[in-house]
Amino acid sequence: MYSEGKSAPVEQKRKVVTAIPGPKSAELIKRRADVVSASLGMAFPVFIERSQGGIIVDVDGNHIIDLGAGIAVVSVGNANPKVVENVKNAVEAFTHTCFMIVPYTGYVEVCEALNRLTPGKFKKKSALFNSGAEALENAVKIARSYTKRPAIVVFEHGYHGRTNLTLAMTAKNMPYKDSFGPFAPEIYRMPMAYPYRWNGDQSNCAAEALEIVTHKIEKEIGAKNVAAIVIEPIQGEGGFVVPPKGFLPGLAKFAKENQILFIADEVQTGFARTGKMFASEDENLEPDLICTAKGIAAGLPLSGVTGRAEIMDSIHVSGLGGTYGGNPLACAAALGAIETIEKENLVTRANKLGTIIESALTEMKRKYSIVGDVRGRGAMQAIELVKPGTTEPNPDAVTAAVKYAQQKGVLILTAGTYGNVIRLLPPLIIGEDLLKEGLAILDEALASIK
Ligand code: PLZ
Repeated sequence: MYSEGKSAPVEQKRKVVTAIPGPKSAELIKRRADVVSASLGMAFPVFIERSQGGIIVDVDGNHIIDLGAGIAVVSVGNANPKVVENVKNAVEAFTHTCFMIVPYTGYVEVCEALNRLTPGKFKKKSALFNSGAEALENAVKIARSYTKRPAIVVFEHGYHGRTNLTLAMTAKNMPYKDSFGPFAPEIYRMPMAYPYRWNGDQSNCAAEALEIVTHKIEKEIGAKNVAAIVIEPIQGEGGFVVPPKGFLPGLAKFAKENQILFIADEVQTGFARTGKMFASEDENLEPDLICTAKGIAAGLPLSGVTGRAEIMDSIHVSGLGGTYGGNPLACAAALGAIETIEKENLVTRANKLGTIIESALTEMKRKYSIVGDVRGRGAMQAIELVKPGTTEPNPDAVTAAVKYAQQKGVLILTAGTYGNVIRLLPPLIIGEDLLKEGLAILDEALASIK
């Protein structure tokens, strides 16, 4: 099924040649429903055949503009040539040993790259895992073991994964947590500095939120019981909530003063996405530990925990691991992705795309009263939709806009605690014309909503 024209480049042009879904996708959707658990969602109802650059080709031949990059994963593009070459070479050499049984160079090279690229002017070490959630789980294990303290502080609207511990850390009940408890103990959720929804003067949001959080930590948990503060530098699934300037440095300072580890979950924000290699760089943060995944390996399952060497080395031998963590093919893909990000200067590119996206979204806010807020950085930007003249969430408008865009062959993703955020995460190598066309269709979609 993958053989047809596989070497021809995918034409970087939007083309809608059938209804969405077309007949072949509709057939496959039926087949899927018969055998795949109904628990798995489907945001865009077509089956993919191929993808490159900013285009996904479905099995009916529709060319869809991809403004989601598989949730910020294929930042260097699907089937990126360097990634493909590295993975082909790796798969022909060997497919698995388990790094803890017989080590291989790719794993070491990925750790070298992570230690070099993550913020922090101190000696760092890394460990590799399979998924974002697994990286977060391990960061928590490391923090608890190093500090000999139990409590973990997380935030409203935060998202950290779907395993039992990370579900305890994730904020939103539906669809993530509902009926899946009981959840792991010693996870404490704090109010988030969310400027658009701050109760009071937005310009005081950072200072007031910091005051509340530090007070709660001191009075309700006891700072000396806290192993780590875990936060996304820009919240992803929670709706691209950008903390106001000063909030993150304030948290990091409080953490340092209280021997609490400051852990940045850069699973969604990492690897050039926000116009810096890591979003933590924006306010010169130097997190003690950084969790990465998604953009690290262009779609092959890989994640990492990187941090201060003395913390990473404090765990007993064989205390961390896993059969597949840092799988050789995923490491080969990561090295191809990282090389591409650096050689093609995708950090600068993310900023360029960000300028285009931001000006289009700002214009939409000016024109449409349902657009309450525009926010994000680099190629990670969103609009929050509200009922006109209020800040009341408008998830129905999001559903309608997404549906409209789908019918026109544009993939956009949603987010937010209230399901009222449209988020844009295009591949960083998308053509500017294609991006602008996708944004124009989003504009049309909003115009169509009454
Ligand atoms: N931390 C900040 O964004 C994954 C979830 C998709 P995994 N976000 C996409 C879904 O609905 O399951 C994510 C994230 C942040 C952790 C994770 C978890 O990463 O690789 O999905 O486990």
